[in-house]
Amino acid sequence: MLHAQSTGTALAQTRAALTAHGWCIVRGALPAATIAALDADLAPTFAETPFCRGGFYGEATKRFGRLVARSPRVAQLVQHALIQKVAETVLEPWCETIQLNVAQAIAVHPGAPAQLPHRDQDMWRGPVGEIEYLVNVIWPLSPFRTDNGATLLWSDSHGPRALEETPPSPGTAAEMRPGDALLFLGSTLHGAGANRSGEVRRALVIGYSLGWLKPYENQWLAYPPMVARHFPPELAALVGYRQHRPNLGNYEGQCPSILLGDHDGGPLAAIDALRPDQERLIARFVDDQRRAP
Ligand SMILES: O=C(O)CCC(=O)C(=O)O
Ligand SMILES: [Fe+2]
Repeated sequence: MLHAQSTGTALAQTRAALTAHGWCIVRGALPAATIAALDADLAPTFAETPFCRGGFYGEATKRFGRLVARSPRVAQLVQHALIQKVAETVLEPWCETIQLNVAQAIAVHPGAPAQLPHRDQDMWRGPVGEIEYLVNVIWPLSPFRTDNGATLLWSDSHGPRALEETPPSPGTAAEMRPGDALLFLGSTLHGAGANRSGEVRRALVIGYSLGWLKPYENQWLAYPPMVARHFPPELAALVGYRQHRPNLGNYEGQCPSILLGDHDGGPLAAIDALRPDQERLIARFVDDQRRAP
């Protein structure tokens, strides 16, 4: 277990713990008061949101997304310096930039049974055991205990172990307090625990995925240009207002961030947005053709 503020090596330690066992907890990642204020911001939405339908989401569970638009405080979680950096260093072997995959609130009500143990990466049908697709972060809004539905994690179930059968063990409950953050890989087996208490277990899930994947939550609809133009540029980029080179996620051949400025809607020139190796290859090819007799 790690204390975020303790040393400058927090990044290396957190990354090492996450990749060694598939999950880790950063204690005191944010002040409890910040999380309490965020919980208060979201309380009316928790109250109004109907229960989920279906066995995976859970019928004694409530969920809602679009958190970055729902409270200005959510940016502190999404852009938490240490946690975002950990997600980048874990995922950047397979992408140039990461993206926000989800920002969803989850309330597990009394009586909810345990959720099916699962791997979040199974939302994508890519190779298993070769790539990490996702780093998820669960921020408790209320204390997480074994009896009230704390997330259960199966240590060492990640990476190539995702090809093996589900371990028979009961999993480890991530007991936490508001301000702590649970990090786990997309390949790590986990699920919400059963809530055998009389209280609602509340949490936020903030996930980061490879920048070229289809995100779980439709980010451009969650944060349309009229909303995202009020975000700081790095946050807007994280929710999709940037291209992933080469040219992925463009708008009329340009970076979609033009929609956050004063673009008048007129025709635009498509502009290459290539990786440096592709720039070099194309420059050579174009040059050779120019020189050809
Ligand atoms: O609420 C939790 O503890 C985990 C939820 C989860 O893993 C999911 O919905 O994918
Ligand atoms: Fe999950």
